[in-house]
Amino acid sequence: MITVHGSGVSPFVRKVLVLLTEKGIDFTVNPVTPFPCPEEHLLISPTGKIPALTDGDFSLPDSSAICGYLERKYPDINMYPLDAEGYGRALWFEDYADNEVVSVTAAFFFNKIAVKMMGREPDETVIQQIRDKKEPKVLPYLEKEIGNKDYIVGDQFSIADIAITCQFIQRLYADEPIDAEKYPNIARYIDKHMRRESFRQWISKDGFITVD
Ligand SMILES: N[C@@H](CCC(=O)N[C@@H](CS)C(=O)NCC(=O)O)C(=O)O
Repeated sequence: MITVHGSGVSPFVRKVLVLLTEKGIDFTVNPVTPFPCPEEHLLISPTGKIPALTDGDFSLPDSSAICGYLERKYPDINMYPLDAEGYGRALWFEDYADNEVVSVTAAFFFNKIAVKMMGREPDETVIQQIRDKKEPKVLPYLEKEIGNKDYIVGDQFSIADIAITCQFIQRLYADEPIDAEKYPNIARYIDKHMRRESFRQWISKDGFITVD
């Protein structure tokens, strides 16, 4: 049996949960949180980060490695485009979501919600800097790349759409809606994808927002 180790409130764990759900694979969740990281989690995730996956005796850390593994092992429903260009672009946007979009999405969750859980007050200066300094570096590019399309790569829902949507859900959890006047394509795209059943069930379990 496959087990995903990590709390679904993490956008990286969510990426794996949604991919597994889209592929119709049975799995269980072990809701580990990394602060502090339990000793036994380090055995399957040397960085102490979530998610990690176990599949029988096999274990693997890192959401991108896990999703690539699952695609190769369970290829019936493709979450990566089959053509070379589409595949390359999907990997690029997955990486862009995880490493750049995160700075204007999950960063709000961390600085507005997670800090409170750690007993600190949110620092409004830091939060405003994300809006003023980081957003202009990330969101205009994404807005242009999404354009008026349903999917960011080709004509198929892919790992790229999963990774991007997972990050923006984190932003909505932090009560930072996307400015639909400034970024209409991103707002429409996220609103559409977060309504997929594969997202809805995990959003509902997290309990931060309701999707009508
Ligand atoms: N590249 C990793 C990033 C995972 C990650 O940063 N997870 C966060 C939770 S959202 C974490 O475990 N942080 C704990 C830490 O940094 O020690 C992946 O895609 O799995």
